[in-house]
Amino acid sequence: MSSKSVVTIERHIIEAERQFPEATGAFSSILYDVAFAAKMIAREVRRAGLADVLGYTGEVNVQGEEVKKLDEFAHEVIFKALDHTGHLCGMASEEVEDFISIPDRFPTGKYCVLFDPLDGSSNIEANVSVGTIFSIHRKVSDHPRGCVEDCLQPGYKQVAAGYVVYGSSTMLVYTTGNGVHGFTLEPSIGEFLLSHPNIRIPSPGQRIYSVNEGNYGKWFPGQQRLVDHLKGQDGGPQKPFSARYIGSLVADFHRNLLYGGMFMYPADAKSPNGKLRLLYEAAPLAMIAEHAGGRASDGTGPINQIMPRSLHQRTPLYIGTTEFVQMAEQFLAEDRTVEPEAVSIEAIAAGV
Ligand code: P6P
Repeated sequence: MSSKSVVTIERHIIEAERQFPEATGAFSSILYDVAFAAKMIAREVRRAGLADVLGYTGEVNVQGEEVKKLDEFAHEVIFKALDHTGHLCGMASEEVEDFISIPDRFPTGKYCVLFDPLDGSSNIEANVSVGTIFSIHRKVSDHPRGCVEDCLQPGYKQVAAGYVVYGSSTMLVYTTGNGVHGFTLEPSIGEFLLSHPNIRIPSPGQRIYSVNEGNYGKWFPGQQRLVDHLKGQDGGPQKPFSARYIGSLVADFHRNLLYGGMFMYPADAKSPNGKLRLLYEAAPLAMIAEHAGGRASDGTGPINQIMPRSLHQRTPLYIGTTEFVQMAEQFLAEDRTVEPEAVSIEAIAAGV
């Protein structure tokens, strides 16, 4: 029997809270509740193929996508784990168009939680890893019970962020700004146990790039040149990177966090802000990446400096090993410094 003490996520949270004498325990309670919801979701995801949970509800979510039953289930589980606690002033979810107020029958508190309940859900039927992503902010509005302003905060103001990856094992990874810590669910006892303390993105780490190259034809020139460079196809001296793309953000990011590498979801001609959501996808993962020694950018600057305008706004995302993200920013900067084509005098005269 190992002499190493078994650290549950509950113990880890309590020990972290003790460092803040003024802590009321509200914040710790929210993290417990998210961990509880993750266990409930993990159980259903594991049984998805058996429990006939799959299949379309026929409804459409705010993203215009058909909603799978597990999406709805995951949203409901997280909402019900948090709505009655008296610690929140509201929530935002990928599955709900508007700000989610705390039901009048419950008291409110000083935090708000934003979440993507089941990211990558289109992969579920292929048994590919999916994930939950969450972001926690402090209440900032004057509204007595909270309002959308409490959710529309830049990523650098997050008090905590994390994700759950439902893969070969179920892992919960979170940060409160004091290191990034990973917990693996031990199903036989139903506890998340500390398995990856103080995660740091290896530097330089593995030379892996992760992007959907099917969009190559839609990318702006800088993005095309970047990927050509990563593939060693631009005549440069460097050894080509390896390509890995699961098509499930949490799984692709988790790999980069542990091995190094860079995940990209660029802007393109069809989607000028990319596909991924700022508040409950990019910003929480950016907090994790930064506290693990990595970087997260929209291609021009830090994700967590972006001032949000709306709950579901999209952003391009470059995240992972700092040196690789900085390389991406350099290539993309060339698109912004390309001189406009010279216009001939004749064209000006002709009012072209
Ligand atoms: P594409 C899954 O639908 C998701 O939202 C992310 O999890 C994933 O990174 C991305 O979309 C994949 O998008 O366009 O490459 O299929």
